This record gives sequence, structure tokens and C-alpha cells, in this order.
Amino acid sequence: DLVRVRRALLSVSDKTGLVEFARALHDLSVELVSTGGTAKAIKEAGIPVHDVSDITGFPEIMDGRVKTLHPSVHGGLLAIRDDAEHAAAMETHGIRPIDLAVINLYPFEEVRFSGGDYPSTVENIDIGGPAMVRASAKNHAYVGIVTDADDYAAVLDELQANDGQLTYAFRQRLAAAAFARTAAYDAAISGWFAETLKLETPRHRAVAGRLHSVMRYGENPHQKAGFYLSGDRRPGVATATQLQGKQLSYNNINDTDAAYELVGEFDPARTAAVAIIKHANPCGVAEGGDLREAYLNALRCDPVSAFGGIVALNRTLDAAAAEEIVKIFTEVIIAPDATEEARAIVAAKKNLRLLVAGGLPDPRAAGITAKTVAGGMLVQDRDNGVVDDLDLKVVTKRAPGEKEMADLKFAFRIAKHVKSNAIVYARDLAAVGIGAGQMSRVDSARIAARKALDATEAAGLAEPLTKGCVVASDAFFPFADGLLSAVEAGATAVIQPGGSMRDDEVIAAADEHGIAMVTTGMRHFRH
Ligand code: 93A
Repeated sequence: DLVRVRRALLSVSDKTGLVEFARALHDLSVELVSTGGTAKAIKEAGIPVHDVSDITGFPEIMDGRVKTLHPSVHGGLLAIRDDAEHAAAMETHGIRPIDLAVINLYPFEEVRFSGGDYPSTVENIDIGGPAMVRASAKNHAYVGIVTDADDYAAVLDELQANDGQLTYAFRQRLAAAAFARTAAYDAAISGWFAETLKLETPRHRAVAGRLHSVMRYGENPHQKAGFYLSGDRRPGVATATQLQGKQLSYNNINDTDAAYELVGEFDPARTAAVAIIKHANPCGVAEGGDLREAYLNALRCDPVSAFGGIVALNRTLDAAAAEEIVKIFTEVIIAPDATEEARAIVAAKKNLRLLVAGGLPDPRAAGITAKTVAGGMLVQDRDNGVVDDLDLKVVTKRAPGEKEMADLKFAFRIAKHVKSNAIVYARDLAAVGIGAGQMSRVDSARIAARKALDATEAAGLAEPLTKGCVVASDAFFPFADGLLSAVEAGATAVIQPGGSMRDDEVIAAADEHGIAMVTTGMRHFRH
């Protein structure tokens, strides 16, 4: 199952490491064939190489759109070497086998993300490259396919260890990586079309990611894990720059994403906001004042859970906020940017990761979310509903006051980012108790109330934090019990989607207790 590499075809846009690799192949007596720019670079280094047009007997035409799309190339890659008919066809048409293909594609992703215009983005859709990659990978029984400059060293090691030959197992692994590459490449192209043409539907956007990094492990140490880029360039954990700290773990990435998506709900031009996340759920959120004040108010909600948490801020991290955040063990900080002073303060904590994202996620942006199920994948639009855009209706006799209304909207923004069933108690633009992920809404309400009492105790307050608070629910109350538990805790106003068969019963219970209730008409399940 060993293949002797006698002839290699090199055609690369990213010329990193090319000359060294070509020289090493030449030293191993490999004959080199190459396309225009690649051949030029190899020749300039004084290494002998044939132009692909000498092999095809055809010039590269149409600005290079057609250079390797020729039977002499594809026959050389696809031929089954020990099939008599294939061998006869090669003989008749003067096709010689190609044993190694070294190809990286036109930089479509880079051009797209560097804001290339429509025609230049389209021009960077590689056709001949993927055709050769796929042909070589299909024929891995006879051909090695290298699609990443990072693999050059491993290929040389393998050739040196096996006297100029590649093993079957090695070629198989190269083929698997090659198809992963072409799949991610085509997904990036479909993502660009979907975005540009505003066709964000599962029909128009393929879901496949380009590997960003391999993590030490997944959700648990016995699970392997990788981080893939979807091709979306919304500001967030995937595109942020990590300024310091250890590599992010799988759970860190998941939690940092939850934190930053939540804090993106708060327009930085309107208010400062901070969210603290544990296990993908917020354990503290606050807006108003400066970042330091917002952080301290967020921290008050659940200081116990905040230990080892992820902190997201909607404005440039400043020194005052940084000084408070580093006082307790924090895993990750993410913000649009950080001042030099703040960076220096964080730098004192070697392991603490600091990420700057350049911008904030736009809560209204279109996009997709995906989740695997056994044997399949569920894909849906991102939940981009924002409470400010909804038709809020007062359904009770009493309407909320101005302050209550501000707290209601604040609480509903958060409920959108809490795993269902979600109940959020808020007061003075700070969460005071969050109930997440319970199977019954009334349990979430009870937990939120209990957490608020814990927070009251921790803060040494005489009056419970729930006194005069508001409550948000991500979905309607199926019965009055959930509402009554909130009333018992001290809530004076409620925001919820409405639409239950028993709405009347729930509204009557609210009226009976002088509660103001607002319906949003939009549900925010999150599982
Ligand atoms: O324009 S193409 O779609 N048509 C082709 O026939 C073709 N052959 C190779 N793109 C093609 N390539 C790509 O050219 C390769 O994938 C590689 O990215 C690039 C290398 O071109 P050069 O050697 O001229 O720099």
C-alpha cells in the first residue's frame, strides 16, 4: 500500500513554505509540475519545474480561469494505476501519473472578509483547485493530496521515513482533510451568497465550518473537541483577539459566546452593561452608571456563582472595572476593547483570558444557529427579536410606571438569554434573581426568588431585593401559580409573551394583587 512519489503537481495561492517544500521534494528526486505563479516562485529559487501548460499542451487561458482543467492533469490524478483500461487510456493519450498534489485554494475567505467587492469576491471562487483536490482525494489509493502548508513537514517526514513513499493510512488522512477543506470552502461561498443576497435560510446557507483550533478536550475530559468557524463574521468569540491567558476551553468558548451575545442586547451609546455567565446562563446582569458600577451591581445578584465566571462588557474595559473584576477568580473577560491601563491590570492575572472583539454583536443581525441531534442537525434563524421592537400591551388594570417599565424591558432582554424555563427578577436595572433551565416554570420562579433572598443575605440588606422588583418570563405562564409565586416574592410588575389558554386566569390573578402586566407577543425559548 505504499505509493512512490515520482511526480508532484503544485498549485498554491498561499506560497508559505512553498520553496523549501519544493526543494525538499526535488532533493527526493520528485519531478515537479506547477501552475503560473507557483512555477515562477519555484523557478526563481533555482529549482527545476515544468509548467502545467507544457503537460496539457494548452496555454493557461481566460485570466487563469482555465489552467489545470484538462484531461492530462485530471487523468494523471484519477487513473487507477493497475487497471488495464485506465493504463491503456494513459498510454493512448500520453497521460502520465501524478502521485502527489499540493494545492491550496484561491483566498476566497480572506477576500470576502477584507471587504472585497462583488466581482473580486466572485473571481476568487476557485474552480480548478477544488476539482484537483477532490480528484486526488478520491483517488487516494494512488495519490497524496496536501491542502495545508502546515502539513508540509509531516509529508516530508513520511517520505523520508519510507524511502520516498507515502503509506495508505497517511494518504487516507490527507484525503479526509482535503474533503473537509473543500466542504468548508463551499460553505464559505454559500454563506457569502446568503449574507449578500439576504437569503439566510437553511436552503441557501450550507453549514460546514473551517477548523479554527483543536481544544485539549470537549465538555468533559474524555471528549475530543474542535472549534470551527462558520464563516459568519459577526463580532464575537470566534473573531475576537485573545490578548492574554491560557487557551480557551470548549466550555469557555460556549460561555463566552453566551455572555457576549447577552451583553450585545445593551446599546453602548445608551448605557453601560455587564453580564456574568456560568454554564451558559447569566448569574448577574446590570446596566447603568459606568462599567464598574454595572459590574458591582451584576455581581450582587449571585456572588457565589460568579466565582470562576465569564464577564462580558458592552463598552471598552476601563481600569476601574478591571480592578473590580480581578478581585475574584474569573475565567474570561470579553469586551469590544480594553484601555492600556485595564490591560495592565488584567496582565497581573496570568491565566485570566482577555478577549477584545472589536465590536459588539448586533442583537438584530440575521444569522443561523445549529445543533446536532442523533443522525442530523437542526438549523434555525438566530433569535434576533428585541424587546424595543415589540408591540408591548398592558393587559392589567394597572399599567406599569416608568421605572417599572424600564426594569421590565431590562428583565425581558435577559430572559431571552436564559435557558428555558427562564424567570428573571430585576430591580433598578439589575438582575436580582434568575431561575434557569427548570422543567416547570413555577420551579424556575421559586428558584429565582430563593436566589434573590440569598443575594439579599450576602449583601447584608434588611429589605429583600425582590421587594418592588419586576419579573420576566421567557414564555407564557400556563397557570397562575408561577405568577403567584412571583407576587409572593414581592414583584409588582410582570412581562411575558402572553398567549396561554389561561391568559384570563393569569391576568385576573395579577389584577387581584394589583400587579401590572405587559405582554410582548414574542417568546424566547432557549434550550
Ligand atoms: O481559476 S481556477 O478556478 N482554474 C484552474 O484551472 C485552476 N488551476 C489551479 N483556479 C485554478 N487553480 C488555482 O490557482 C489553485 O487552486 C491555486 O490556488 C492557484 C495557483 O495559481 P498560481 O500558481 O498561478 O499562483
